[in-house]
Amino acid sequence: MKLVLNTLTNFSVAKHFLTGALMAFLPMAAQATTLTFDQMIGQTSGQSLLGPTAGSSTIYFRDVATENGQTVDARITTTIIGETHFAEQNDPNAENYFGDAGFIPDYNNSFGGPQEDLGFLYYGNGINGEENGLTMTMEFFDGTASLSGSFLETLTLSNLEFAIYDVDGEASQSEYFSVRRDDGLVSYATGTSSQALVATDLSESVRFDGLGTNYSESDATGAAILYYELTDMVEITFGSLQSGGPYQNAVFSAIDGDLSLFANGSFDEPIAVTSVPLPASGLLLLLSIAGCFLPLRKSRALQIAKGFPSVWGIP
Ligand SMILES: [Ca+2]
Ligand SMILES: [Ca+2]
Ligand SMILES: [Ca+2]
Ligand SMILES: [Ca+2]
Repeated sequence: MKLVLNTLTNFSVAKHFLTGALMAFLPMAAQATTLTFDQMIGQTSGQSLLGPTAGSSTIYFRDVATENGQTVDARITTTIIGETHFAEQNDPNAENYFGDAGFIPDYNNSFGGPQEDLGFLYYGNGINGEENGLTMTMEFFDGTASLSGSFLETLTLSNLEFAIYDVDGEASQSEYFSVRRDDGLVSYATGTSSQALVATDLSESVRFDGLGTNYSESDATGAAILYYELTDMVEITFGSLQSGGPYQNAVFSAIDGDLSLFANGSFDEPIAVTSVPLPASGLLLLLSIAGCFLPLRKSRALQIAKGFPSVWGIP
Protein backbone atom coordinates (compact mmCIF):
# COMPACT_ATOMS: atom_id res chain seq x y z
CA MET A 1 0.00 0.00 0.00
CA LYS A 2 2.68 2.46 1.04
CA LEU A 3 4.82 1.63 -1.96
CA VAL A 4 1.91 2.39 -4.25
CA LEU A 5 1.20 5.68 -2.51
CA ASN A 6 4.82 6.73 -2.55
CA THR A 7 4.98 6.11 -6.26
CA LEU A 8 2.32 8.71 -6.96
CA THR A 9 3.19 12.31 -7.68
CA ASN A 10 2.27 14.86 -5.06
CA PHE A 11 0.09 17.04 -7.17
CA SER A 12 -3.41 15.76 -6.80
CA VAL A 13 -4.83 16.64 -10.22
CA ALA A 14 -2.02 14.89 -12.01
CA LYS A 15 -2.09 12.13 -9.42
CA HIS A 16 -5.78 11.51 -10.10
CA PHE A 17 -5.00 10.95 -13.73
CA LEU A 18 -1.69 9.19 -13.35
CA THR A 19 -2.96 6.62 -10.89
CA GLY A 20 -4.55 4.64 -13.66
CA ALA A 21 -2.91 5.56 -16.94
CA LEU A 22 0.73 6.27 -16.24
CA MET A 23 1.69 4.19 -13.22
CA ALA A 24 3.63 1.83 -15.43
CA PHE A 25 5.84 4.66 -16.71
CA LEU A 26 6.77 6.12 -13.32
CA PRO A 27 10.17 5.27 -11.86
CA MET A 28 10.29 3.33 -8.61
CA ALA A 29 10.08 5.70 -5.67
CA ALA A 30 13.32 6.44 -3.89
CA GLN A 31 13.53 5.57 -0.25
CA ALA A 32 11.89 8.27 1.84
CA THR A 33 14.12 10.96 3.28
CA THR A 34 14.11 11.10 7.07
CA LEU A 35 14.92 14.07 9.27
CA THR A 36 17.20 14.59 12.27
CA PHE A 37 17.10 17.69 14.43
CA ASP A 38 20.37 17.45 16.33
CA GLN A 39 22.37 20.28 14.74
CA MET A 40 20.55 23.48 15.65
CA ILE A 41 22.49 26.61 14.74
CA GLY A 42 23.02 28.68 17.87
CA GLN A 43 22.45 27.82 21.50
CA THR A 44 19.38 27.03 23.55
CA SER A 45 18.76 29.66 26.20
CA GLY A 46 15.87 28.28 28.21
CA GLN A 47 15.25 25.29 30.44
CA SER A 48 12.23 23.08 30.80
CA LEU A 49 11.39 19.79 32.45
CA LEU A 50 11.47 18.28 28.96
CA GLY A 51 14.91 19.62 28.03
CA PRO A 52 16.66 22.86 27.00
CA THR A 53 14.49 25.23 24.94
CA ALA A 54 15.34 27.68 22.17
CA GLY A 55 14.63 31.31 22.93
CA SER A 56 13.62 32.17 19.38
CA SER A 57 10.47 31.34 17.45
CA THR A 58 12.57 30.85 14.28
CA ILE A 59 15.24 28.15 14.42
CA TYR A 60 17.76 26.80 11.93
CA PHE A 61 19.23 23.33 11.53
CA ARG A 62 22.20 22.08 9.57
CA ASP A 63 22.14 18.65 7.98
CA VAL A 64 18.64 17.42 8.77
CA ALA A 65 18.87 14.95 5.88
CA THR A 66 20.71 13.86 2.76
CA GLU A 67 18.88 14.02 -0.56
CA ASN A 68 20.57 12.59 -3.67
CA GLY A 69 23.99 13.31 -2.21
CA GLN A 70 23.05 16.85 -1.19
CA THR A 71 22.99 17.95 2.42
CA VAL A 72 19.65 19.40 3.52
CA ASP A 73 19.36 22.31 5.95
CA ALA A 74 16.04 23.37 7.47
CA ARG A 75 14.55 26.65 8.68
CA ILE A 76 11.51 26.56 10.92
CA THR A 77 9.40 29.65 11.50
CA THR A 78 6.32 29.94 13.68
CA THR A 79 3.11 31.93 13.87
CA ILE A 80 1.31 32.14 17.18
CA ILE A 81 -2.39 31.37 17.63
CA GLY A 82 -4.45 33.07 20.34
CA GLU A 83 -2.88 33.86 23.70
CA THR A 84 -0.17 31.27 23.34
CA HIS A 85 3.13 31.73 25.16
CA PHE A 86 6.05 30.41 23.10
CA ALA A 87 9.77 31.03 22.81
CA GLU A 88 9.91 32.97 26.04
CA GLN A 89 10.91 32.53 29.63
CA ASN A 90 8.21 31.50 32.05
CA ASP A 91 7.70 32.54 35.66
CA PRO A 92 8.57 29.51 37.85
CA ASN A 93 5.60 30.40 40.03
CA ALA A 94 3.22 30.35 37.06
CA GLU A 95 0.34 27.96 36.93
CA ASN A 96 0.98 24.53 35.42
CA TYR A 97 4.72 25.22 35.16
CA PHE A 98 6.90 22.96 33.03
CA GLY A 99 9.67 25.45 32.33
CA ASP A 100 10.46 27.92 29.56
CA ALA A 101 8.34 27.65 26.43
CA GLY A 102 9.89 27.01 23.03
CA PHE A 103 11.36 24.50 20.64
CA ILE A 104 13.25 21.59 22.20
CA PRO A 105 15.90 20.59 19.65
CA ASP A 106 17.36 17.09 19.75
CA TYR A 107 14.56 16.23 22.10
CA ASN A 108 15.35 13.84 24.93
CA ASN A 109 18.56 12.58 23.36
CA SER A 110 20.57 12.74 26.57
CA PHE A 111 18.08 10.47 28.34
CA GLY A 112 18.14 7.74 25.73
CA GLY A 113 14.69 8.70 24.56
CA PRO A 114 13.51 9.52 21.05
CA GLN A 115 16.66 10.59 19.29
CA GLU A 116 17.27 13.72 17.24
CA ASP A 117 13.61 14.70 17.44
CA LEU A 118 12.15 18.20 17.51
CA GLY A 119 9.85 18.81 20.46
CA PHE A 120 8.11 21.96 21.60
CA LEU A 121 6.45 23.27 24.72
CA TYR A 122 3.91 26.09 24.74
CA TYR A 123 1.37 27.45 27.17
CA GLY A 124 -2.22 28.00 26.19
CA ASN A 125 -4.10 30.65 28.07
CA GLY A 126 -7.80 31.15 28.66
CA ILE A 127 -10.66 28.73 29.13
CA ASN A 128 -14.21 28.51 27.78
CA GLY A 129 -13.25 27.26 24.36
CA GLU A 130 -10.15 29.42 23.88
CA GLU A 131 -7.96 28.18 21.06
CA ASN A 132 -4.18 28.26 21.32
CA GLY A 133 -1.21 26.89 19.47
CA LEU A 134 1.25 27.69 16.73
CA THR A 135 1.79 27.16 13.04
CA MET A 136 5.21 25.79 12.21
CA THR A 137 6.61 26.19 8.69
CA MET A 138 9.58 23.99 7.89
CA GLU A 139 11.50 24.92 4.71
CA PHE A 140 14.28 22.87 3.16
CA PHE A 141 17.50 24.29 1.69
CA ASP A 142 20.60 23.04 -0.01
CA GLY A 143 23.24 22.88 2.71
CA THR A 144 25.92 21.08 0.73
CA ALA A 145 29.56 22.13 1.32
CA SER A 146 29.88 25.93 1.11
CA LEU A 147 26.10 26.32 1.17
CA SER A 148 25.94 24.82 4.66
CA GLY A 149 23.98 27.14 6.94
CA SER A 150 23.34 29.65 4.15
CA PHE A 151 19.59 29.05 3.61
CA LEU A 152 19.82 30.55 0.14
CA GLU A 153 18.77 27.79 -2.24
CA THR A 154 15.50 25.97 -1.69
CA LEU A 155 15.68 22.21 -2.04
CA THR A 156 12.85 19.88 -3.04
CA LEU A 157 12.71 16.48 -1.35
CA SER A 158 11.31 13.73 -3.56
CA ASN A 159 9.98 11.54 -0.75
CA LEU A 160 9.66 12.56 2.88
CA GLU A 161 8.11 10.82 5.86
CA PHE A 162 8.07 11.66 9.55
CA ALA A 163 5.93 11.10 12.63
CA ILE A 164 4.20 13.62 14.84
CA TYR A 165 3.58 12.40 18.37
CA ASP A 166 2.13 13.21 21.76
CA VAL A 167 -0.88 14.97 20.30
CA ASP A 168 -3.29 14.21 23.13
CA GLY A 169 -4.22 16.53 26.03
CA GLU A 170 -6.30 15.96 29.10
CA ALA A 171 -9.91 16.38 30.20
CA SER A 172 -9.86 20.19 30.04
CA GLN A 173 -7.57 20.59 27.04
CA SER A 174 -7.57 18.68 23.78
CA GLU A 175 -4.72 18.82 21.27
CA TYR A 176 -4.82 18.56 17.50
CA PHE A 177 -2.71 19.30 14.45
CA SER A 178 -3.39 19.89 10.78
CA VAL A 179 -1.26 19.74 7.65
CA ARG A 180 -1.68 21.10 4.12
CA ARG A 181 -2.20 18.93 1.10
CA ASP A 182 -0.52 21.40 -1.27
CA ASP A 183 2.77 20.91 0.56
CA GLY A 184 2.92 17.55 -1.20
CA LEU A 185 1.05 15.50 1.38
CA VAL A 186 -0.01 12.25 -0.26
CA SER A 187 -1.03 10.01 2.63
CA TYR A 188 -0.98 9.49 6.36
CA ALA A 189 -1.28 6.72 8.93
CA THR A 190 -2.76 6.84 12.43
CA GLY A 191 -2.57 4.42 15.33
CA THR A 192 -4.49 1.18 15.45
CA SER A 193 -6.02 1.94 18.87
CA SER A 194 -9.72 2.80 19.02
CA GLN A 195 -8.60 6.00 20.81
CA ALA A 196 -6.18 6.95 18.01
CA LEU A 197 -6.10 10.42 16.46
CA VAL A 198 -9.23 11.11 14.45
CA ALA A 199 -8.23 12.23 10.95
CA THR A 200 -10.57 14.51 9.01
CA ASP A 201 -9.80 15.11 5.35
CA LEU A 202 -10.79 18.72 4.69
CA SER A 203 -9.63 18.57 1.06
CA GLU A 204 -7.15 21.46 1.38
CA SER A 205 -5.82 20.07 4.65
CA VAL A 206 -6.08 17.08 6.94
CA ARG A 207 -6.79 17.61 10.61
CA PHE A 208 -5.88 15.13 13.35
CA ASP A 209 -7.73 15.41 16.65
CA GLY A 210 -6.63 13.84 19.91
CA LEU A 211 -9.41 12.74 22.21
CA GLY A 212 -8.34 14.77 25.24
CA THR A 213 -6.67 11.98 27.17
CA ASN A 214 -2.99 11.92 28.07
CA TYR A 215 -0.89 9.13 26.57
CA SER A 216 2.78 8.29 26.69
CA GLU A 217 4.77 9.92 23.89
CA SER A 218 5.77 6.50 22.60
CA ASP A 219 2.13 5.45 22.27
CA ALA A 220 1.00 5.55 18.63
CA THR A 221 -2.45 6.48 19.95
CA GLY A 222 -1.35 10.13 19.97
CA ALA A 223 0.76 9.92 16.81
CA ALA A 224 0.50 9.98 13.04
CA ILE A 225 2.95 9.30 10.23
CA LEU A 226 2.85 11.72 7.30
CA TYR A 227 4.03 10.98 3.76
CA TYR A 228 5.03 13.78 1.37
CA GLU A 229 6.32 13.86 -2.18
CA LEU A 230 8.16 16.64 -4.02
CA THR A 231 8.10 19.02 -1.12
CA ASP A 232 10.26 22.03 -0.26
CA MET A 233 8.05 23.29 2.56
CA VAL A 234 5.88 21.65 5.19
CA GLU A 235 3.42 23.61 7.29
CA ILE A 236 2.01 22.07 10.49
CA THR A 237 -0.53 23.82 12.69
CA PHE A 238 -0.52 22.56 16.26
CA GLY A 239 -3.58 23.67 18.19
CA SER A 240 -5.33 23.08 21.47
CA LEU A 241 -8.76 23.83 22.84
CA GLN A 242 -9.20 24.65 26.52
CA SER A 243 -12.64 23.87 27.83
CA GLY A 244 -11.92 24.37 31.53
CA GLY A 245 -9.31 23.62 34.16
CA PRO A 246 -6.39 25.98 34.83
CA TYR A 247 -6.25 29.28 32.92
CA GLN A 248 -2.76 28.42 31.74
CA ASN A 249 -2.21 24.91 30.42
CA ALA A 250 0.95 23.46 28.89
CA VAL A 251 1.13 21.55 25.62
CA PHE A 252 3.93 19.31 24.43
CA SER A 253 4.18 17.50 21.09
CA ALA A 254 7.12 16.53 18.91
CA ILE A 255 8.30 15.46 15.49
CA ASP A 256 10.13 12.16 15.11
CA GLY A 257 11.93 12.71 11.84
CA ASP A 258 13.24 9.17 11.42
CA LEU A 259 10.40 7.21 13.09
CA SER A 260 12.95 5.81 15.55
CA LEU A 261 10.42 6.09 18.37
CA PHE A 262 7.97 3.91 16.50
CA ALA A 263 10.15 1.10 15.23
CA ASN A 264 7.53 -1.29 16.54
CA GLY A 265 4.68 1.22 16.44
CA SER A 266 1.11 0.19 15.85
CA PHE A 267 -0.11 2.13 12.84
CA ASP A 268 -2.84 1.34 10.36
CA GLU A 269 -2.19 1.18 6.62
CA PRO A 270 -1.65 4.64 5.05
CA ILE A 271 -4.71 6.53 3.87
CA ALA A 272 -4.41 8.56 0.65
CA VAL A 273 -5.52 12.18 0.88
CA THR A 274 -8.31 13.48 -1.31
CA SER A 275 -7.49 14.18 -4.93
CA VAL A 276 -9.28 16.85 -6.93
CA PRO A 277 -11.37 15.48 -9.84
CA LEU A 278 -9.81 16.46 -13.15
CA PRO A 279 -11.91 18.64 -15.46
CA ALA A 280 -12.64 17.00 -18.84
CA SER A 281 -10.55 19.59 -20.75
CA GLY A 282 -7.59 19.05 -18.47
CA LEU A 283 -7.85 15.29 -18.92
CA LEU A 284 -7.70 15.66 -22.70
CA LEU A 285 -4.65 17.89 -22.41
CA LEU A 286 -2.91 15.38 -20.18
CA LEU A 287 -3.78 12.52 -22.50
CA SER A 288 -2.33 14.41 -25.45
CA ILE A 289 1.02 14.90 -23.76
CA ALA A 290 1.17 11.64 -21.84
CA GLY A 291 3.77 10.36 -24.24
CA CYS A 292 6.24 13.04 -23.26
CA PHE A 293 5.70 12.86 -19.54
CA LEU A 294 7.90 15.25 -17.58
CA PRO A 295 8.72 15.05 -13.88
CA LEU A 296 6.26 17.01 -11.82
CA ARG A 297 7.41 19.54 -9.32
CA LYS A 298 5.73 21.64 -6.72
CA SER A 299 6.54 25.00 -5.25
CA ARG A 300 3.78 26.42 -3.13
CA ALA A 301 5.39 29.84 -3.17
CA LEU A 302 5.26 29.73 -6.95
CA GLN A 303 1.64 28.63 -6.89
CA ILE A 304 0.73 31.50 -4.61
CA ALA A 305 2.69 33.99 -6.70
CA LYS A 306 1.06 32.86 -9.91
CA GLY A 307 -2.34 32.32 -8.40
CA PHE A 308 -2.74 28.88 -9.94
CA PRO A 309 -1.21 25.48 -9.45
CA SER A 310 2.18 24.90 -11.07
CA VAL A 311 1.39 21.51 -12.55
CA TRP A 312 3.98 21.47 -15.26
CA GLY A 313 6.84 23.45 -13.79
CA ILE A 314 10.07 22.12 -15.28
CA PRO A 315 12.81 21.44 -12.72
CA1 LIG B 1 13.94 10.09 15.99
CA1 LIG C 1 0.79 16.39 24.20
CA1 LIG D 1 1.24 12.90 26.49
CA1 LIG E 1 -1.91 20.20 28.86
